[in-house]
Amino acid sequence: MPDVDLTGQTILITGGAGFIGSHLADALVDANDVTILDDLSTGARENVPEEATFVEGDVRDEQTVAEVADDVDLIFHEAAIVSVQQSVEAPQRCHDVTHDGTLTILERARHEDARVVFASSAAIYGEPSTVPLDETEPVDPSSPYGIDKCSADQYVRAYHDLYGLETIALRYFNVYGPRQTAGDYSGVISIFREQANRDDPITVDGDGTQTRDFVHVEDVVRANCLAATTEHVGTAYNVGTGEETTIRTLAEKIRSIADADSEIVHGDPRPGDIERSCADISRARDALGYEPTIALGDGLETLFEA
Ligand code: UD2
Repeated sequence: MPDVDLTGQTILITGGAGFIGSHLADALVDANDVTILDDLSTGARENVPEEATFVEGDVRDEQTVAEVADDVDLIFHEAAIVSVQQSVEAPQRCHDVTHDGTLTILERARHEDARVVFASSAAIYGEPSTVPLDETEPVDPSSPYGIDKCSADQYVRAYHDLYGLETIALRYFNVYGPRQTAGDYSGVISIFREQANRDDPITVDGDGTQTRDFVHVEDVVRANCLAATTEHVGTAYNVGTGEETTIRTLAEKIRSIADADSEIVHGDPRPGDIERSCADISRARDALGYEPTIALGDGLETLFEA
């Protein structure tokens, strides 16, 4: 648990059996009453801490949401389709879960007068005009995923402005860490890690010059806890590190840390892929006291030791 006074609260975490949500649950469960809603489409039951109440269900289902959010003080809304690539292949499903699910949560939060901390995304910016980019960068999403996160991010702000609800959007950059599973639609670090562990080829999409800002899940948990207690609500914060890494460099780093014999191979670039992404985190630093603590090299070393 980060050094934030977040105790004695009744908390709902949607997507709490997933990668980010389950780390958040771990951090909160000792000092709070935590309920997790997850449909287990990508999350896993074993990620859920024993002390949490677990409900398997759909975030779009109003009845289910009403039950799990009864008397709740705080909602961390992590449930979504997390893959940009998957959203390009199946935009309707992404829209249903990410967009409609967020509205269901916001409506219930309005009913309960609960604070909402929403997992927004750097994908809402699309291709930025400059990097590092701050929150005043115009939004111009290039994928269905980015479009749905963008409208959800704006609904979150609108619920503050229209109804006085305490809401915050955290715009995650590329989150990595333990429990991120490797599959076709997973984050690049978990995919490269598995490839390197097997000495398989490491598959870089395109020329590998595209960049990302990789932020460790423990830092993302800290940002969420700070957002849960801040007075500075009704706005959005970038959650990254300010460090920009090319995908080619990432592949080389991972091959070296794993001491793998993997060849690095290049495929076609991904449709809807962003060329550069790196956060200016000044707003989160100033308003929330957020400071990333895990450098990419250290985070990768720890992942390979696990
Ligand atoms: C990630 C998150 C997304 C959102 C966004 C914010 C995941 C799965 N997606 O989208 O939820 O928060 O960040 O910016 O965590 N790549 C390869 N080879 C592979 C797989 C990926 O080269 O085998 C490349 C890919 O083309 C892209 C980069 O790695 O340029 C990152 O891809 P990603 O799927 O990990 O994440 P991204 O940025 O699309």
